[in-house]
Amino acid sequence: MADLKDINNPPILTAKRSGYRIITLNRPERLNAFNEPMHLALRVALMDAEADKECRALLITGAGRGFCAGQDLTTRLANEPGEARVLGGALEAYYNPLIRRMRAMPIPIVCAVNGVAAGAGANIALACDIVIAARSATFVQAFARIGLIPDSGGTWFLPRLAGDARARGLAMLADAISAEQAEQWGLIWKVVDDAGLQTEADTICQRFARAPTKGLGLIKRALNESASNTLDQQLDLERDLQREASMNPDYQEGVRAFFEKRKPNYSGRR
Ligand code: LHQ
Repeated sequence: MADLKDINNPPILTAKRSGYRIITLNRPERLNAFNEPMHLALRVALMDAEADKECRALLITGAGRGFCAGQDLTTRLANEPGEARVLGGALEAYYNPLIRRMRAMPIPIVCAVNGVAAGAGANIALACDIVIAARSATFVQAFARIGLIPDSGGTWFLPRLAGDARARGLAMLADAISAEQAEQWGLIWKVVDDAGLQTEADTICQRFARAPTKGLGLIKRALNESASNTLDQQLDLERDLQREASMNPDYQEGVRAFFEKRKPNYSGRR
């Protein structure tokens, strides 16, 4: 196993900006496919970002020409012909906690898909709150090509984002779709020219870094829960979360700024 502290070859890179952090998946020679050290490093980076009260948004992107090719398949080969590699443990140990953590984080996660997003890599992108993609990027639910099913939330995200017919096509045919197609089908927020991806991602994060963070976290919670709630349950939830939002000083600041006809100066207190 690669050393997590290998400073010459860290599986992820982290950078702090004013009010947000950037996480870059960093195994470009394998299109940033996930191995265990990368999972562990990403987990630590997400926990650090959440614990940092100054961190009001997170940007996830990939190094090199790919965003993420999902699980590193070199670690999944059976040693002997006929030997089975039974999967499930890796999902339980790594992918499922990752998706749960990302969805539950009380700050917005922006994903800048810089190149191919395949397998779990595609679904990790779809788990983010705002997904932008370079025009040259592609999305491929590669699982069916190797006899697997879309995991990391794929079978949950796809029908909800793109509808059942497209979810079935994407999952069963496992063809790559362009970033433009992903945008047209509602899988992602928007496509930008390759050269503008980084700037666009930074601009969104800078905006979030000045936004009322508590409210954004509560919006995220409400939208997450709406998928399994009835309208009645959702109305109750909105009542409870709105109460919570209104107790945060940023709500008062927003209203005051509106009447004073000035830009609000949000504390970002969570
Ligand atoms: C890779 C990979 C890769 C290793 C490219 N691994 N090396 C969860 C739980 C447990 C187990 C199983 O899985 C899961 C979740 C999953 O994610 S399953 C799905 C795993 N991912 C895939 O099946 C995608 C495999 N990759 C591809 O289909 C292609 O590489 C894509 C479509 C992503 C990109 O194609 P190209 O642009 O043509 O690039 P390439 O194929 O030439 O790849 C470049 C290099 O990256 C190459 O190495 P090489 O030494 O020949 O230059 C690939 O072997 C390596 N690579 N994906 N997942």
